[in-house]
Amino acid sequence: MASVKEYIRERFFPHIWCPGCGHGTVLKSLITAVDQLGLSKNDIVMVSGIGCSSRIAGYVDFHTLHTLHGRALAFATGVKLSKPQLRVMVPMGDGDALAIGGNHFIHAARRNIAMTAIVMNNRIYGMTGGQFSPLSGYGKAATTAPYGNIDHDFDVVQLAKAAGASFVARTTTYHAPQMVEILKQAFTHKGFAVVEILTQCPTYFGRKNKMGEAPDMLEWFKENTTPIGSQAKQKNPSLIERGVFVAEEKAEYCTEYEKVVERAMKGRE
Ligand SMILES: Cc1ncc(C[n+]2csc(CCOP(=O)(O)OP(=O)(O)O)c2C)c(N)n1
Ligand code: SF4
Ligand SMILES: [Mg+2]
Repeated sequence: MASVKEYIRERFFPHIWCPGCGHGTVLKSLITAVDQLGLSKNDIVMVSGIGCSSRIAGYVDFHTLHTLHGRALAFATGVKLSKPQLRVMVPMGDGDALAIGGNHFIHAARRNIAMTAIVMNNRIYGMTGGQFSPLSGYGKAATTAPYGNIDHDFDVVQLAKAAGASFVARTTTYHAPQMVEILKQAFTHKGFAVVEILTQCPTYFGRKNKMGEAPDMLEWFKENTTPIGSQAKQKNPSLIERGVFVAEEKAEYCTEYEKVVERAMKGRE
């Protein structure tokens, strides 16, 4: 592998993430996936919103846009439609993608526009101090739910599937090699690809929910997830499945849009 330094902007280091934050593992795996695929940095646009997770766009030496909380997919849609030949990656926090950005998420999936939506799911608003998110889960503690959260959570995989995403996968920061393989598939997929990555926020979700330190949270991912369709899942349905749930060919939005333009131009002849 080429040096990680070839892919990062050293001038923005040290990074802002807390010790033990899972977002750094996502950065490393993402760079590894890009390197293994031999992608050119010049062909990649990373678009992010706001959040600890969204800071990842500042650290990579691609074309990058650091935009508004919840609006990364809207900006990314504009970029992709104007330059469809570029590869667009959209890392988002769980709040960014599914609270304020939930509407953009389902419609980008429905359109099947070719880009990779990476949901860095730490089940909390990390950047703003540990408020609960739509992925925190019933009964979990947060700074805004000191007596227990009464909101039920989304299943990102089921939501993405139902909304029409043509590639849907889930992994965790404990399973970094699997994360690299899944990201490689997602980056080369011709359609809207959703990769949910369960990641740890020891500072807020971990502390509020008495999950211990970062290694304990990684251990939790190890013990509480299982490959799709495993025997362990049959024995223990509460296990969270990891792997690729959907990988299908489906008309892609930019390609279809070009055809509309062609039809319209013919009509004017
Ligand atoms: C329009 C708008 N609303 C709210 C905020 C405040 N805000 C910034 S980041 C954030 C949530 C971050 O949580 P998440 O997206 O899960 O990312 P994390 O920090 O956990 O990685 C919020 C509410 C904002 N910047 N802009
Ligand atoms: S607050 Fe949480 S998500 Fe944000 S950098 Fe710290 S550990 Fe990571
Ligand atoms: Mg979060």
